[in-house]
Amino acid sequence: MNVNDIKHAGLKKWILDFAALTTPEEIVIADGSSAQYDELVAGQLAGGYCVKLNPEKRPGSIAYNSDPSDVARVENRTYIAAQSKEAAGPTNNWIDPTELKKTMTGLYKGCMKGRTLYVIPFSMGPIGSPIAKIGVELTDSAYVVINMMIMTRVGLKVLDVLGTDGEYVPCYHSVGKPLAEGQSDNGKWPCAPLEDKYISHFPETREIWSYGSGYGGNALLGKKCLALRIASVLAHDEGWLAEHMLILKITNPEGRSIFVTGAFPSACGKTNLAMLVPTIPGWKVETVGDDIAWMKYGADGRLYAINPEAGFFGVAPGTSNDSNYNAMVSASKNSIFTNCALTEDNDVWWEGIGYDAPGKLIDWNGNEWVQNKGDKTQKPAAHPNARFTAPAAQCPSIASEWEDPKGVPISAILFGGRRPKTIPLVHQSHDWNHGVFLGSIVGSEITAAALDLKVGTIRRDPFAMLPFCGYHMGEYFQHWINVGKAAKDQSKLPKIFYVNWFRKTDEGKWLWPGFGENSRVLKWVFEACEGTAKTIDTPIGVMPTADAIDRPEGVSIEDMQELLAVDIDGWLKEVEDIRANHYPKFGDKLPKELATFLDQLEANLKAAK
Ligand code: O2Y
Ligand code: MN
Repeated sequence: MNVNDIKHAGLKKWILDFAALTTPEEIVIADGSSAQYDELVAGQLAGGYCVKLNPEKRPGSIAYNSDPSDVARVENRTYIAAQSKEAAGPTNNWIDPTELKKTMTGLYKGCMKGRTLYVIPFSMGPIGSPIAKIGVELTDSAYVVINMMIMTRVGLKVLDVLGTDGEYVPCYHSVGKPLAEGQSDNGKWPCAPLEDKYISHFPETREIWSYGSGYGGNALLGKKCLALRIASVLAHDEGWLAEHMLILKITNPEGRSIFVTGAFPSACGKTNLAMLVPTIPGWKVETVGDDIAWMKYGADGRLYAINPEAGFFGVAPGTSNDSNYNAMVSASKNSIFTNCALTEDNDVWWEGIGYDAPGKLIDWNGNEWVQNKGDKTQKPAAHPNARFTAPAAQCPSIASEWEDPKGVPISAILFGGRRPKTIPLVHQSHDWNHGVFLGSIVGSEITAAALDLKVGTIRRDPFAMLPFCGYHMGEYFQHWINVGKAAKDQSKLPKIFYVNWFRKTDEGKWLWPGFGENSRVLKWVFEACEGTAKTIDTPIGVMPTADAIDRPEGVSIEDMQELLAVDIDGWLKEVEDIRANHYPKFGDKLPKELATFLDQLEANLKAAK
């Protein structure tokens, strides 16, 4: 298909205008076909950008190494360019949109010289779903095209849904490395220096402009940029929820199922939980999504969620058959690997894959690397943020409903973080607003000195949305309260829980084994949703009785008591920290319901002392 065949006049003009600015050699429409995917991969292999993996070990898969400066999302170059700084709020980087567009237009001028401009029409969510949204990404990166083909639904069917005047989120992307006449990348990952990288969001006009990075969330614009930052603004204005949440299905031994969403800050094992293999006999966990959930009310008054994505962009290091068997199978074929190490027989390897490095490797920097377990200072062979891009359909635990256009009805919402002390294994909110309070205080303990935060302090990441909320976070809290109020029937709202798999003893030993054993907590959540759980009311919420959750091997009765105790003094310190350091950030946008709840919680705790 040629750009001139596009029936949507506005879209065609927008593409041609960007081409006139960026001056690519040619324009190619991503049609979503496997033939085009194969052709793009062949071009990438011929250009030396990636290597083909051993077809016996990893069929249909390739591996890239990025530039060492382009390995993760760059939060300090990520902007919410709202009309006012107030609209972006205290937790986002703000720049004046007019200024930013001027700067970025300057950068885009001629930036695709010597390259191809790819047009990627993509749907976030099953094509045609009433909850789905369409985006069109213009990019000069073939790596982005093939990753988007796995992570989203790309192609001509999306253009059909757009018709002659349908709405789409316009997304510009360039690696920011024009090629002079006769120049080539020589197989090197193209990107711009950090000071020229911009990951920009214009919430009022629902536009995304990205420049200078070819990696992950900076470049695959359907994910964090559209499905979270822009979608959170759309959701606010349209009365739904765009969340950084996994979606899973739990089925009990009698065959009854519920669907659960969960928000966790990064490095809390969200993908592992989404693909969990239960240790309790007869129970089943299936995956609907591992990162993002869009939730809207259905006609029956329940909240329904879709996974807007079609693939997983998972962290490779630490993923093994033991920690996440389903992710390993998902990435066993037809996958793209970025910044993993290469074995001599052209497979990928990473730290924590579950077996020693087989012989001499090529590390993610392209250097020879031989594992030396005695050397604790040895640099890792794979980058800690190395990724696999794998089709969700390949996941053995994928739920049959994962592409249901109407979504799945949500019975429970989980929040969690890494909290070695105070926060119990699980507790349930009394009601929706109490649940919003729990979401608003999500945080993880700082385990290594980072930025200006001290080790042992809590880095708050409300709703795990801190880097992803496209507007003022105080208004986002209010939006959650409003969504709860809008329920036709309060009893049909999902129940809200706070879980913590990361409790430790004073000696630093884990109190809870985590991974598949978390199914024991999911079972209690399931029972709480059915109204059959053994519960006790406490000053912090509803909790399991001491015998409500079966103990896994290695967890003593005393450990369980500690995991389920209400640490009054710890919680009073928590209240103090929220009141002194967390809530004041949101100024007069902090919903009064949350301030009142904090006072009430303090009074409950003091009364119980
Ligand atoms: O480093 C990146 O660009 C990827 S970030 C990411 C990828 C998949 C799922 N979640 C995240 C995240 O940062 O939350
Ligand atoms: Mn994420």
